Amino acid sequence: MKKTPLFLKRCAENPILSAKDIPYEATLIFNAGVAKYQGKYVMAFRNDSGSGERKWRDFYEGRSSDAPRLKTSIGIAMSDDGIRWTPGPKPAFVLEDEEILRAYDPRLSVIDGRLAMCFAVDTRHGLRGGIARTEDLEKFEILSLSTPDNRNMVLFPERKDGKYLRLERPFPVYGRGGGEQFDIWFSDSPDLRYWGNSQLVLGAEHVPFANAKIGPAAPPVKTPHGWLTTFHAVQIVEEEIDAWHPDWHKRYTAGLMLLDLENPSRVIAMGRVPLIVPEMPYERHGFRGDVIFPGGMILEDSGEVKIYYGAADTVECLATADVADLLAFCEPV
Ligand code: BMA
Repeated sequence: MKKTPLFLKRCAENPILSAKDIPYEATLIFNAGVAKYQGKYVMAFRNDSGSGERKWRDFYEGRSSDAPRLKTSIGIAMSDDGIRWTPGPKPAFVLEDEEILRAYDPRLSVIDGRLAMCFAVDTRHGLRGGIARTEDLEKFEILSLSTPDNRNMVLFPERKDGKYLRLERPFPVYGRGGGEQFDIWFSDSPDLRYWGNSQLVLGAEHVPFANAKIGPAAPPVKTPHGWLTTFHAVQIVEEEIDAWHPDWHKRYTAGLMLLDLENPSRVIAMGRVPLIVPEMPYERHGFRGDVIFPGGMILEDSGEVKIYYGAADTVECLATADVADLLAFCEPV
């Protein structure tokens, strides 16, 4: 397994948010989106609650016949420094009706001073990608839900020629010959509701450290050299990974690429090796071990980049790097 490059520093406080910090029922706190909004850091995090490690292991190892219960919500936490977080008193966003099973994996973007949240939705008829707007982090107006199967949507923080821009990851099960060869795509929209002009950005086969699907991770950050953006990359491995979830054989690393400012669907440079590899105990062991899943990236005025990522589908973590090191890590393609 490759190693995380030395210029990437994990936060000493990791995990920066986990179930014990949440004032309501919580078990797995992970895959958060983070943005700077109205002078504060805002985090929207996923909470899969209901059953802890013992229940999962008892069920899967045959000691109990009670299937673990799982309830998913999106919670909000606020911070002054991006490291210490105060969660709100109750879940902020829950989608559930006869058709919709749950909403999860939020990503936040501030566009034209307004906060937007992308999220994944499991429905009885497939996986959909949603976009909502909120002013107060309490009321959310849902602007669009894609057709199945698509998710991992992230919005660029600014419009181009008046159009909103997003990266996304459809699931072309038939068209890619079966298996999990899923790629990163780009679309634009006049209003965040209607999306089109779709273009392929990066095929899974072009990532040397993935043998299965890839997907957008945190919303892109603008630099003078291009849009810097993370993605997740899945390597299916032979060995079983330590997880409460049985038969887990997928290792998720974070990759990094640079998109053209003029044509943001074009990759101009990419890290040939992963940017974050699961190495720490909180990344290797949990509900699904060996999962790094970034959802937030903030470029500070100092040049420091904060990268927020879910670890082992169990906790939320932070790593930082200098923007110059991140740019140098991406090799022209
Ligand atoms: C993906 C999504 C993510 C999750 C990841 C690793 O398919 O379900 O929410 O973090 O798998 O389990």
